[in-house]
Amino acid sequence: MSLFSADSSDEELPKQNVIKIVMLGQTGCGKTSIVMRFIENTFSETTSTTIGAAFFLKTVMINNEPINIRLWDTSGQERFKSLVPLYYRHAAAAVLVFDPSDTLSFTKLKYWQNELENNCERLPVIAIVANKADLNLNEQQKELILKAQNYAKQSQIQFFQTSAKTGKSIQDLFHYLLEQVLKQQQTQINKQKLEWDQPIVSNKKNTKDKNNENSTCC
Ligand SMILES: Nc1nc2c(ncn2[C@@H]2O[C@H](COP(=O)(O)OP(=O)(O)OP(=O)(O)O)[C@@H](O)[C@H]2O)c(=O)[nH]1
Ligand SMILES: [Mg+2]
Repeated sequence: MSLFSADSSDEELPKQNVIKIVMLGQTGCGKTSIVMRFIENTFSETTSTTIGAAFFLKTVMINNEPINIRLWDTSGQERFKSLVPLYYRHAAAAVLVFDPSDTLSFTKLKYWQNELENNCERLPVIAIVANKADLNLNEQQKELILKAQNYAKQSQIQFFQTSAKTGKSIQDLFHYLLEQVLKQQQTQINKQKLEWDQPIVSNKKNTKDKNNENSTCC
């Protein structure tokens, strides 16, 4: 995977029909594999670590309208840590991935949530993902999934158990994110319309008051 930079259009406010999603998580948890399953419906046992970040585009039809997904797959490697904010800033949705067989990847969930809360002007729709659901987990690893589930519940974040290998819940994950983002965008548009439609009551009142002031009494 090659190094891409967040282009200037990513710095703009979210546009309708364009949804920016960012993948975050510890190296090796399966971010790129989830993306490849979603974009191309493929899986590889031997992947290369992502260098910096990789950019993917996918268009999906929702209610007969094309929705362009701009997907930023970041690297979980420490050496690229300083670049990651470039990709999550202005994201409409963020996927926080962990691998239940890697305790460190679980502890990083809180870190990513804090990063988003502290550095995003508008908090993206977040999903927590326990990937590699196809693995046979031991009791300790199962316990980690329960902890992540509880953490997500407390933080009111949607939780998914996916497998990039089998495809389990990958479509559900992205469907959820798109649905939530579109809902938010619609609420924002309705709010703006409502503000626009409001009659300018105060000015009218002033005019009336002025008229009253000027009118001479009988
Ligand atoms: N069994 C299993 N292995 C998986 C799954 N997802 C990813 N892997 C494997 O985990 C390894 C790392 O996957 P990547 O997708 O490259 O991980 P990443 O999070 O993108 O890693 P960085 O790019 O280094 O941040 C690869 O060997 C994948 O084949 C899964 O759902 N199940
Ligand atoms: Mg990767």
